[in-house]
Amino acid sequence: MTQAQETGMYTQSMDLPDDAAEPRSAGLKAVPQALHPSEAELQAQFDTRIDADGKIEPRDWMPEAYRKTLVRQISQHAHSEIVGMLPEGNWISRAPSLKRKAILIAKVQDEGGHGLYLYSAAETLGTSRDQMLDALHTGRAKYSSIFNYPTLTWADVGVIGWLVDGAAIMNQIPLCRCSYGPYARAMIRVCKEESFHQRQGYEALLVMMQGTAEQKAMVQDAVNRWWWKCLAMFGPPDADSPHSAQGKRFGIKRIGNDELRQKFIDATVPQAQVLGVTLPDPELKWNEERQHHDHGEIDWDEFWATVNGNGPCNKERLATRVKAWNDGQWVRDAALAHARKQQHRALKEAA
Ligand code: FAQ
Repeated sequence: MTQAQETGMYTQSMDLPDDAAEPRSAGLKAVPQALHPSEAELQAQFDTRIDADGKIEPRDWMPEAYRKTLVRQISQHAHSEIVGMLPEGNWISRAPSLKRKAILIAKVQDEGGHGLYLYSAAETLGTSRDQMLDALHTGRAKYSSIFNYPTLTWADVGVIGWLVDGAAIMNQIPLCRCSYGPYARAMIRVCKEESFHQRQGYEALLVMMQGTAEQKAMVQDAVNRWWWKCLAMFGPPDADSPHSAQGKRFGIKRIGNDELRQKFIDATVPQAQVLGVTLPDPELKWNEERQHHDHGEIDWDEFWATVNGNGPCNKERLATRVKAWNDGQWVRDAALAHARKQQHRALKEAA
C-alpha cells in the first residue's frame, strides 16, 4: 500500500474510548426522575443500562426525552443522506469516464441506501416515514448545511468524497457505539460504505493532481470552496450546542462537536500534503504544546444563515426533493394497491 493510500484512509481505529472511570449519568441523571414509582424504577433501570454501556432496543422502556432526541437526530441524518445525493447526482451524466461514472452511481445509490436504513431506524421509535418526509418537504426539518452548496466542477465531486465523506465518517464512527441499538447497527454498515466514498474521492483527486495545470488549479479551487463548509458540518462550538450535554448523557453523542472537528483537521492536514493542495486557512499550524493543529475562525453567521434556509442552494434542494416525492406518487399508490390486493386475496383464501 502506498503512503498516499495510507494517509487517505479512515478506519474504526480513529474512535477513542470514553473515559471508563466516568459513568455517563454520574451526577447528571438523563431526565428528572419521574414521579410515578414504577416510572422511577424504569428510569433507574434505563440509567443503569446507559452507564454500563448497554444498548436500548425499540421495545425497551425509554424516557420521552431520549426518544425525542433520537428521532430528531436520526431523521435529520436520514434527510442529510437523501438530500446529499443531489450535489453529486448532478455530475453522473457528466462524469469524465465510464469508470468514474460507475463509481459515482454506486456512491450516490449508497447514500440513498443510508437514508433508508436511517428512516427505518427512526421508525422503530414510533414516528412514520410520512411524518418525517412531510417535515422535510415543508421546511420544518433540518438536514446537513453542507448540501446547500453547488458542485461547480468535476473536482467538487472528488473533494466531496475526500472531505465531506471524511467529515461524515469522523462524526459517524463514534455513533457505531451509540446507545440505541438500531442506530448503532445502521452506522456500522454506513461507515464501511463511507470509507469507500472517501477513498474514491481522494483517489480521483490524486489522479487530477498528476494532470495538467488546469486540473491542479481546479482541485485547489474546489478545496478552497469546500474546506470551511466541511469544518462547519460538525455543528456549532460545544459552548453554543444546545443538545450536546443531553446527547452525551444519553450515550448517543460520544464525542463533542469541537473535538471531532479537531480530529478531522488533524487527520486531513497530512492528506492535503500528500495530495499537494493548500488548505485555505493562513492560521492553520501545528501546535506542539497541544499536539493539535490550531486553526482560524469559522464563519458561524454564514453557517446559521445556511441552516436556516438561506444558503446558495437551499430552495433548489428542497424543490428537487418535493418534485421527486410528487413524481413518485403513482409508484406509492401502485405499491399500496398491490399490497391491498394481496391482503384481500390472503384473507379470502384463509376464509
Ligand atoms: N447542518 O446542539 P447541536 C453525510 C443543528 S451525513 C445543519 O450541536 P446535535 C453523508 C442541529 O441539528 C451528514 N444543522 O446538535 C453524505 C441543531 O438543530 P435543532 C449528516 C446543524 O444534534 C456524504 C442545532 O444545529 N450527519 O454527510 C448542523 O447535538 C456525502 C444545534 O446543534 C449527521 O447527521 C449542520 N452541519 O449535533 C451524504 C450525523 N450542525 O435540531 C452524501 C448525525 C448542527 O435543534 C454525500 N448527527 N446543526 O433544530 C449528529 O451527529 C449531530 O446531530 C450533529 C449536531 C453533530 C450534526
